[in-house]
Amino acid sequence: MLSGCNSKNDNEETPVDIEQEEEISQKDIEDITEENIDEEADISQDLEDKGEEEQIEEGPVEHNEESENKNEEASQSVEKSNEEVESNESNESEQVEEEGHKLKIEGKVENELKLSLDSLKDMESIIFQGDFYSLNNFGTTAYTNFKGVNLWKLLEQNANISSEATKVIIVATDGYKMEFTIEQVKKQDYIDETNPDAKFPMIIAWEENGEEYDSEEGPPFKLVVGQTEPGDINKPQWVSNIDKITVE
Ligand SMILES: Nc1nc2c(c(=O)[nH]1)N[C@H]1C(S)=C(S)[C@@H](COP(=O)(O)O)O[C@H]1N2
Ligand SMILES: [Mo]
Repeated sequence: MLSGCNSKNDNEETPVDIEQEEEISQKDIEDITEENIDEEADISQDLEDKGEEEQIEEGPVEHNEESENKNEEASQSVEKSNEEVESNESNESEQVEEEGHKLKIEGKVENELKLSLDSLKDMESIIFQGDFYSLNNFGTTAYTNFKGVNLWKLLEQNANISSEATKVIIVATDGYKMEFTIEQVKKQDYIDETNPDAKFPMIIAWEENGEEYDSEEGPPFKLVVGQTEPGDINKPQWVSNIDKITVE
């Protein structure tokens, strides 16, 4: 029912070697300049121009190897919109250092929210902790203990979600996103195909196997969901480093 990333793009076993690609292109450039000494000036001018263009296009977007790999893996990821690229991220990151990351909830809700990690931890009545079973594209399985808040209860009790809402989109800082219907978010009895007694809600977790996420590596919020039915490949539906939750 839910599509995750396809196995072709799943890099867990075959990480893309960005450095190697860079090495090759650097070597190509050197070969060209050696063979065409007369044209050297022209070529280096071209390269300078190219460098400038790239900087202009990519200036405000943070790039690091991890997010590039993640982006390639994410079939659900959507190309960054112009809006995102143009937004003033340098101001945003200054804010993040001062106040910490905020989980945004926006769209068809009565109360749009910007929640700090501490404010989530204070929502004691909707905290859920449990061992979630995961299955991913290659058949890899695991049990992982997560602690977080019940997403449906957060939307219902704190954000006061509109009765007209039909979907919930979870958006990560690297552009990865997953869209769920309201019914999927409401569902409180996701399963673990290996444990007939277990029942899980969808949660926004900040702690995994007893350790909190490192806020320096991005927003410390992860969407976690169990299986809908035996064989359900649920791991790609998990969304790390959530930036916002949009209700439509
Ligand atoms: N933000 C973000 N979340 C993501 C992804 C991603 O690329 N970016 N990949 C998904 C996929 S395809 C899988 S299999 C799992 C991997 O979880 P892990 O990083 O804990 O191994 O995260 C999912 N969540
Ligand atoms: Mo994946």
